[in-house]
Formats: sequence, C-alpha cells, structure tokens
Amino acid sequence: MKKSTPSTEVGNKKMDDLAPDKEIGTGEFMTTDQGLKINDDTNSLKAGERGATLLEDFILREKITHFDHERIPERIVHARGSAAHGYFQVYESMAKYTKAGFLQDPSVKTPVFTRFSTVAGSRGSTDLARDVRGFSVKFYTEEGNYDLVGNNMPVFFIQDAIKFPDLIHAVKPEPHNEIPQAASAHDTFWDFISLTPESMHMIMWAMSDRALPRSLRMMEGFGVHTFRFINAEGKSHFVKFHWKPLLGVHSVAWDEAQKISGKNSDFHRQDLWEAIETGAFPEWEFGVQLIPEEDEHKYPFDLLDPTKLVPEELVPVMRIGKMVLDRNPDNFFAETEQVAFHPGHLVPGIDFTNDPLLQGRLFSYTDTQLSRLGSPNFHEIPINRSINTVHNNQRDGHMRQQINVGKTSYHPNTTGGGCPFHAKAAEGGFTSFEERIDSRKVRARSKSFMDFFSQATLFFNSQSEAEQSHIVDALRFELGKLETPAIRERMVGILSKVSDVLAKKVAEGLGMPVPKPEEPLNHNYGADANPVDYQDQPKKQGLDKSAALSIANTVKDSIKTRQIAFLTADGVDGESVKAMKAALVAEGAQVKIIAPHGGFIKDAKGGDVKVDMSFLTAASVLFDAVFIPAGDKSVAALSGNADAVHFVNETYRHCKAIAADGNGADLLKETYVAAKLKQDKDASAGVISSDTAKGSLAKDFIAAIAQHRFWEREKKDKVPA
Ligand code: HDD
Repeated sequence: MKKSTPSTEVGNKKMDDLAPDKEIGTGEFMTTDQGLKINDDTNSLKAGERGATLLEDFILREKITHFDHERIPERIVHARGSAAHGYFQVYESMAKYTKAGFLQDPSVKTPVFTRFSTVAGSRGSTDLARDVRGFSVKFYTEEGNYDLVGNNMPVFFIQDAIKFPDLIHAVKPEPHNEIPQAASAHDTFWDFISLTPESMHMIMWAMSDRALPRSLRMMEGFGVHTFRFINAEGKSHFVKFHWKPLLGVHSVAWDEAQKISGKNSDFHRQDLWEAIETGAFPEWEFGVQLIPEEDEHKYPFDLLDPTKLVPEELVPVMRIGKMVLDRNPDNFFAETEQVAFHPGHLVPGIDFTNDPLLQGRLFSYTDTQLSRLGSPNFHEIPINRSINTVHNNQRDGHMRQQINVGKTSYHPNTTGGGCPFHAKAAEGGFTSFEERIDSRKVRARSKSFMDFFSQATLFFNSQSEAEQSHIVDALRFELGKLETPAIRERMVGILSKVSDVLAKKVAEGLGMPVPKPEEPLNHNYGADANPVDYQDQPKKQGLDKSAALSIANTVKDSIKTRQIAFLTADGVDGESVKAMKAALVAEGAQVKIIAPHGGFIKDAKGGDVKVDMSFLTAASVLFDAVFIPAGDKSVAALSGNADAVHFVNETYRHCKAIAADGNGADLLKETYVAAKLKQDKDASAGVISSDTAKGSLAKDFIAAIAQHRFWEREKKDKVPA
C-alpha cells in the first residue's frame, strides 16, 4: 500500500505523483476497494443457483455503487476536450519584462498539460462543430501552477463577464427540446448576437475557417485578454499571449466538416492522439506582444476591451519559447476530465488587467470546480497538483488526501513555530501590481469600448477571396436555419455595419434585401451609449488589412502527418505504390491503402499488398490528398466502382491535391474532375498526372499537399459529391 503523504510532502519536483498506477497485467489479484481479494467477480451471491440475489453481497453492492457514481457533471462550457502532456522551454531570459521563473532559463523544461476543447457541445459531441476551440495550458512551474486559459481566436463575444451566462444559454441547445447539439445555427444564438453588436468582431472569426480546424495541432492559441508582465523592479508591460503552431494554421471546408462529423466524430481527438503516439509531437511557439505601461492609451482601441486584438502590424509578436506535446494521457478521466484550469492561477511576474471579462472569469473557475469536481480539495487530484510544495492552513473538506500533522492550522501562531511564513517579494512571494485606482463605483461601460465594428471590418477585409466567401456561406447557412425571420433581418442589418459587400452577399443567398440596421443598435447599455459607425476606421488608422489575420498567409512548407489515401484494387502496379509511398513517408506523411475490400489485394505481379481500409470504412474527408497508382486492372476496376469515383469527386470538391500515376489518370475520366480540367488553370490547380507534372510526379504531389487546399477551385461551380 502507498504510504500516506504528510502535508510537507505533497507534490514533488519530479512529478512522481502524476505517474499513473502500474499497468494491470503483472500478475495482480482482483480486490475490492478495501483490498480484499475477490474469488468470483462473475456471479452475484444468490440463494441457490436459481435463487434471488442476496442483499448481503457486499462485492456486488460495492461494484454497482461505484459504477452508479462514475460520472461527474460535465463542464458547463468546453465539455468536450482532448489533452496531452509536454513541456515548455523559453528561448532566452525574459527578465527584462517579467520575473516569472519559468521564463528565465532556456535550459529549464517546464512540464505542461494542455487541453483543447470545443465550447458549446456536450462531452460526446462531434469534434468538427463550427465553434471556437479552447486552448488551455497548465504550466507546472517551480513557483506554482500557471494556467493560460485561452482560445483559438484572439477576441471574445462579449465585453463583460456578466453577459457570459446569457451568451452560453443562447448558444447551447434550446431548453425546451435540447436541439441542436453543438451548433450555433439556431434562433436563440442569433437572437442574442443580433442584440449584442459588440459580438460582431468575434462573429467574423467564428464564421471564418478558424472555427473548422484541420487539426488541433494546426491552430493558433491566444490568451485573449491583455495581461501584465512585471519585472523584478516592479515595472509593468501590457502583454498579449499567442501560440503559433509550427505546422501552420489549416482548416477544412464546411461541407467536409459536416461529413467528418458523421464519419469520425473523434477526428481531432484521434489525430492528436495518433500524432503523439507516432512521435510527430505537436509544437507551438509562444509569442508575446509587449506594450509599455505608458503606451496604454496610444491605440485607437482600449487594451482592456476583449473584443479587440492588437494588430501584429502595430505590435509585432515576439516568439519567446516553444511548447512540445510529447505524451498522451494515461487515463482520460483522471487527467483530461479532472484537470481544472483557472485564469487566476498566476505566478510572480504575471498579473491581470482590469478587463471586465477577465475580472469576472476570476470568480467563475474555482466556483465551477466546486460543483464539477465536488470538493475544495480539487487541487489535490494528481493532474492539478502543484510541483511546488503546498503549505497553508486550508484544512479538511470532502475527499481530503493530505494528512496534515500537528495542531497548528492558523496564522499567526507560535505552536507551529510561526509556520508557514509569508514570503516577501524577494523570497518569491506573489505581490499584486500596485495599480492606482481612484474612481467612482459605477455599473457602466467605458465609452472607449463602444467601437464594435472597425476590427470586424478589418478582419473581413483582411481575408483572402476564398476566406471571405466561406464567411458569406457560413452566415447564409447559420441564418438560413433560423425559424424567426425578424432575427435574420436584424442580423443582416447589423452585418452592413461590418461590410456592405458582406451584408449584400449574405442577403442574396437568403433571398432578401439588406434591411437598415436597427436603431438603437445597442440594446445593452441605453441610448446614450449607442455605438459609433466605425466602418471606415481601419482606413483612417492606416491599417486597411492585417496579413496576420488571414490563414492564406500561413506557413505551407510541410506535409508532416498529412494523411494520404491510395486508391487501389487487384492488379495495381506495385512499383507505383511503393515509389510514391516511400517519397511521401520520407517527408513525414502517412499513407493508407484503400481498396474495394479489406485484407490483401494482389498487385500486377501477383504480390500481396496489405489493405488498410476498404471503401466502406474509409472516406475522402478523412484524408488530405489522394493518389491513384498505375495498373491496368486496378484502374479499370476502380473506374467502375461508385465509391472510388465518389472518393475522387469529393476530394476535388474539397480542393485537395490529387495525383495520378500513368494510366491512374483514366480514373479521373470517370469523375467530374475530367470536365473541370478542361476549364482553366484555377480548376486544374492541385491535380497532377504523369503527363502534367513539371518535376517528378512525387515532387509535384508533395509540393501540392503542402499547399493544403486549392480554394481557387471553388470559384466556379462545385462538383456534386
Ligand atoms: Fe471560460 C472553461 C476559455 C470566458 C467560465 N474557458 C473554459 C475553458 C477554456 C475557456 C479554454 C476550458 C478549460 C478546460 O480545458 O478545462 N473562457 C475562455 C476564454 C474566455 C472565457 C478564452 C474569454 C476570453 N469563461 C469565460 C467567462 C466565464 C467563463 C467570461 C464566466 C464568467 N469557462 C468558464 C467556466 C469553465 C470555463 C464555467 C467551464 C469549465 C471550467 O471552467 O473549468 O468556469
């Protein structure tokens, strides 16, 4: 039995306490929860073989009772999540800006546990919902736990935490019938949004491709609020936090997202798990935008307003370190489910600002853990433990693990020698930034928060043509699902404050004129606080567009971990398969052989080729690109196979790379792709055959996969698939 741990030993620097139990399979006997060896766990205790079960059966009762209580309440938001362990390393000391210990020494690896999530859906909902993604990092630093609880979008829907319950009630399934699950396309969400113009910037993000990540490994993260860095001299800089994925930022198409949800609702979770299992560890650079205290009022937006970002063109992102996720959790419940994040888990050197959304969050997170994890002792759950030793006078409560020794549980004391002592700042004690506050007590919002549209406009204007058309389609979809026409009209009216072009296009798709925006627009704060029309602000500010806001500008230099489908059948050219597979795998991609049936197929020379998936278990939406190897018989078989033809059409529709070796190109003739290829350059982008390849087929295919998508193919009509 594990020795109980006295208070002074809770947590230890090597994180042994986070180590899982030994895996079962090393010869142990089954026991009850009290350690009693069990000799039959298959039959309950009965009055005779055919008799009634006896109440006396404590083994049965213990097992069923435990089972009955296996679930805890799911998170009210961010219920569906996936997480991984890893480490963080700073590139060089940030002492000039912050005294945070984990940002000083490049040789120190700080352990992290990072959880990604969707917001609206329940625990069992699909990964590919159109939604914001949570991006929470727990740094287990020597100075205590630091949690950066952010999202994959840099702004938020509301400016004040007091509106958070309203926002979430509106987006969650409607209360009378619990429909729809994990979707914002319904009346209550858009009713709330259309009455909350401050949400318009975030709506642009949520309707953009950012809400449909290709992988959790391929999305940015943001701390959202403005925080403070404080250095050893007590000097403060405002700071915005960023996570930049080394694989670039990539997304899927909406049609694809919906299909993935049906084919594999664990798509993101599995992708993260498999990448780590195969050693392709996800990596993000940690970035900061630093603004000196004295520049607080230099910008045309308020740094405390969480619906605003600081354009990277105004304050560049300094990349200061790297996070690597290199270990999957051992137990989903114990780690991913029980981890408790809190924006108020700080370390010396990092502090809050008065952002009213952040201030409200500081209450919510402990409060929610009390009902979710059931006890004020949730910090003792292994995944939540600090690696710095915990000493204080907090005592008792449900499920207390620590066995506190001695009679002292108060301060000041002499009975415990005065311990635990307070730590001065020089001894690593946390001291809040001494911000001067000299103010009236008011329930109000600052006028400096009243520009609701200029950054929404900046975002829309900064998108590529394809990204803009995705936003238009997303809004047509979402508003098209509404049952109440008045909500749709109010919404399209507000969109005209963001961009006339956007409003007009959305309205066209919905078959309606663009209504005038409602007056007053601002239902929340009274007529005297009506927002100003800021549509021309970005231009006035000399920042028409921000390149960093468009994922068209992301890095596209790698095919690492990309999933490539090889469409094969009996008679496939074995050499064609082998050569392309070797070339792709050498670049870090993963190849799956797909055929009309499972097991093995025969290549043209009679050799066995192992099939990874049949057309029944595979689907084009689960892949990044398609290769059609040469082979007379196989190409003929696939050409007459509806699933294979559909596979290619759908790959084309979703703008992915397609390569055909030799007579593999004959399969294309059976698809819509053949007609498209005759159209123009845009329509044939990313479709490569041995005849059209400029370099070698493999080289061109690799370059095409790295491009991720050829959205220009969408300009003309999409192919049916
Ligand atoms: Fe929150 C969870 C991110 C505003 C109240 N939030 C939660 C998680 C993330 C965020 C990533 C999941 C943590 C995990 O993986 O366990 N939340 C944000 C961001 C916000 C934000 C980036 C705005 C910038 N949140 C916000 C407000 C409130 C909350 C304004 C309440 C006033 N959030 C919660 C919560 C949750 C939570 C109810 C649910 C589960 C949990 O905390 O542990 O307390």
